[in-house]
Amino acid sequence: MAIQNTFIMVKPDGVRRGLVGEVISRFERKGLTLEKIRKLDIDEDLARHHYAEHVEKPFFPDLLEFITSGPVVAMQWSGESAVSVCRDLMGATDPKAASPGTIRGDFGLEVTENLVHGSDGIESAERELDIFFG
Ligand code: DAT
Ligand code: MG
Repeated sequence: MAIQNTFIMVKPDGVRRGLVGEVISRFERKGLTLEKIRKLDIDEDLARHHYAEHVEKPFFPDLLEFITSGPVVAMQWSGESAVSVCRDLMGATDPKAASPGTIRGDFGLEVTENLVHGSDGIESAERELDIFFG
């Protein structure tokens, strides 16, 4: 497996709760490399673009309200198998089901407010990195 780049984002709940450093620290301690970072507000157009696969889902209105509710911290991380390694460090989508020791498992309880986003594959990583850093 080769070096990969992936897109990671601390969502508004993570920023509000002062967990940006905690998230960065976990990826750094794993051995991944922080390549790019920016803080920004996501507006409705950007949310619909980034979450295009979810726009028709019943939970999208809640997701839209949440992801536009405050600043996020967007990042590019690199490393061996970075896409799946980051997903494993994040834990399951629903924090109630996420294993202790993962970011979502240690810090979350609500599926909407699940602290972090991470690309789910190499193609989505390329797409998302282009949206936020292209
Ligand atoms: P992930 O963020 O683990 O890749 P996803 O891409 O399926 O999960 O969904 C994107 C976000 O949408 C997820 O982080 C939280 C929200 N979400 C997903 N499924 C949901 C559901 N059943 N109810 C409410 N929110 C949901
Ligand atoms: Mg996803």
